[in-house]
Amino acid sequence: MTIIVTGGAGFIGSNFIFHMLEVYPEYRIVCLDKLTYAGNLSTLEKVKDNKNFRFVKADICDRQAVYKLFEEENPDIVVNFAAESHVDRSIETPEIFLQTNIIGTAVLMDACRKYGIKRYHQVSTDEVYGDLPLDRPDLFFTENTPLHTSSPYSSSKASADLLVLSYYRTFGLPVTISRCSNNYGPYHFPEKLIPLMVINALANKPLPVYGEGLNVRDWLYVEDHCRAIDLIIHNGRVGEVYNVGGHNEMSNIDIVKIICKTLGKPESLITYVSDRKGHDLRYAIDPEKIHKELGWLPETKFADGIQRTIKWYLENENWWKPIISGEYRNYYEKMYGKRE
Ligand code: NAD
Ligand code: TDX
Repeated sequence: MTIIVTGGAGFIGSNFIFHMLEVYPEYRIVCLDKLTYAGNLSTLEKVKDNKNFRFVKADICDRQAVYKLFEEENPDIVVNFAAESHVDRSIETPEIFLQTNIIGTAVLMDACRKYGIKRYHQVSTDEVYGDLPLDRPDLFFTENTPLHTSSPYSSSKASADLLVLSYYRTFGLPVTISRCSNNYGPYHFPEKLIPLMVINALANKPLPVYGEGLNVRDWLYVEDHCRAIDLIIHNGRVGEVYNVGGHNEMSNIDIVKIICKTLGKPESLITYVSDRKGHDLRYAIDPEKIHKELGWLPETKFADGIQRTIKWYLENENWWKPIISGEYRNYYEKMYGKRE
C-alpha cells in the first residue's frame, strides 16, 4: 500500500504520517509538500530515515510535478492535507487560498483520474458550515447542514469540497471527505490560538484575545483526528462526508486562562484586541455518523491533551524558536503590531 500525503510537513499532516508509519509499518508513505511558511522539514526529522518514507518538495498546483510523482509512486491512496489554513491570512490575501485550496485539489484529483486510485481523501473543516449562534447550545453541524461560509479560507475549503463531490458524481472518482473541528497538539504552527498563547505567555508577552474572547471552538486532539482519517480511508463509504469532532466546546478566553494557569502566568497578560473580520461565533460538530458507521470516538480528554500539548511546547523550543525568529516576526508585527 502506497499513500501520498500532501501537506505532510504541516501540523496535522505530519501527525498523520507519524500515526500511519507506526500503525502500518509495512505501508509506504510519500509526503508531497511545497514547504510554505507553514511547512517545516524539521517537523519530519524523526521519520526522515524510515525506509518506507519519502519526502518530495512540490506544489500541488504544479500539474507536471504531481503527475511525475504519480508515475513514480503509483499510489493507492491520496490524503490531501495541503492547504493555506489560517483564517487571518485569508482575510489579508485571499488569492493564494483559492489557488492552493481549490486549484491544487483539482490537480490532485486529475492525477487520480489519470493514473487510477483506490481512494482520494479530502481533509476539510467544520468551517464550511459557517457558524452557530452562541445562545443555541442545542444546535450542531451535521453532514446535512448547508454550506454557509464566512471567510475566504472557509469559502475556498467549501469550494474544494464541492469539486471533490463533483468528481465523484461525474467521473466516479472514489472520494471521501472529512470535516473536522479545531485540532490542537504538537507541531501546531505558532500563528494559531493555542501555540501563540503558550509561546507569548512563556515570554511574558501580551496574549491578544480577539473581541471579548467569547467565540467557541470545538477542540480535538490531533491524534484523534488522525485516527478518524485512518478509519475513513480504510472503511469509509465512497462519496460520503464524515464530520469529526469530540463535543469539546470551549470559549477562547477559557482556553487562554487555562494556559496562564498551567504556566503560572498572570491573567493580566490577557489583552483584548480588535475582533477578526467576519469572526465565526461558534463551531460544534455532531460526530454521530462516524461513530455509528466506523466506531470512531475521541480518546484524549481536553484536560489531558492540553497539558500534554503545553508540555510539548516547553520541551521543544528547538522546533518553534527558529520558526518565530524568521519571517513569522514580520507577520506578527503586521497582524498584531498596531492592533488595538
Ligand atoms: P498547516 O498550515 O499547519 O499545514 C499546511 C501544509 O500544507 C504545510 O506543510 C504547507 O507547506 C503545505 N502546503 C501549503 N500549500 C501547499 C501547496 N500549494 N502544495 C503543497 N503543499 C502545500 O495546516 P494544518 O493545520 O495542518 O491543516 C491541514 C489540513 O487540515 C488543511 O487542509 C486544513 O484546512 C484542514 N483542517 C485543519 C484544522 C485545524 O484545526 N488546524 C481543522 C480542520 C481541518
Ligand atoms: O491571536 C489570536 N487571538 C484570538 O482570539 C488568534 C490567532 C486567534 N484567536 C481566536 C480566533 C478564533 O475564534 O481564537 C480562535 C481560534 O483561532 P485560530 O487558531 O486561528 O483557529 P480558527 O480560526 O478557529 O481555525 C482553525 O480551525 C479550523 C484552523 O486554523 C483552520 O485551519 C481549521 O479549518
